[in-house]
Amino acid sequence: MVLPAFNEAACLGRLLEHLDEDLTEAGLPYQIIVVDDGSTDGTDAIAREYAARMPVSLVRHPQNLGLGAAIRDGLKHAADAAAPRDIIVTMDADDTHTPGLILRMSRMIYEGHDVVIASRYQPGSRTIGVPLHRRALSWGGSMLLRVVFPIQGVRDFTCGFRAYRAGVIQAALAQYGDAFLDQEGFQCMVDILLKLRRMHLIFGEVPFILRYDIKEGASKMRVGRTISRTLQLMLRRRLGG
Ligand SMILES: Nc1nc2c(ncn2[C@@H]2O[C@H](COP(=O)(O)OP(=O)(O)O)[C@@H](O)[C@H]2O)c(=O)[nH]1
Ligand SMILES: [Mg+2]
Repeated sequence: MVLPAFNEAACLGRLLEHLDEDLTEAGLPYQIIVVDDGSTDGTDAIAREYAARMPVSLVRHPQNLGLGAAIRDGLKHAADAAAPRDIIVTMDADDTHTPGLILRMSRMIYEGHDVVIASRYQPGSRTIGVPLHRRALSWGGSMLLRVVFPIQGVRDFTCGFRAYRAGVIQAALAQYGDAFLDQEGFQCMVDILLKLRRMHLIFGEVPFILRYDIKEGASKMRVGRTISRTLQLMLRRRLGG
């Protein structure tokens, strides 16, 4: 499990407890990597406190480097520690992603998928409390990406809640090297799929209930910057870069 966290002290403890309850109950052994990206609110202290009683380890950036850098370091650590048949899950640390879904995502990997996305665009998906402009943005992004970079089985290109077969991440790191995870901001989630798309994998989605209504504090996504970086990225990838 990779949890990128930037100033999530208010929610991280609750999420770690839920993860432990749900994964233990499901009989899934786990290891959690919290990537604290220069938080100033004591996120690292919370992670250390839980590390004393749960399999939690902390990777800390002294300064804020952005979601992409956190995902990069988290996935690299996870890929180093994992066996190819293990499953690597990424999710938000703000407790808006339900840990209960990990069981189903893992099930789909055991059934033959390589990448499983918790999707806001499947029958049964619900998004609760997401502001209209954010819903419009994510929906517009999904439509545009589905047309320009179709991937069979993928509708939600931006959600951070995903499960990967560990061997796939290890193979992508071997194939692309550091270029596999070279996007700093929120556009990293799109870019990972565009890179994995070329590896002819099996992608799937599960319907996901996004509980944005229980989110504490504001979103850390800088909307304007994410739109412009994502469009630049699409253009570059379309041109073969
Ligand atoms: N490491 C790191 N994580 C970040 C950064 N910005 C956001 N995050 C984390 O990425 C996840 C997504 O951010 P969030 O504010 O929930 O975005 P939203 O769900 O799209 O509104 C959360 O777990 C944040 O703590 C950052 O600059 N660095
Ligand atoms: Mg979030």
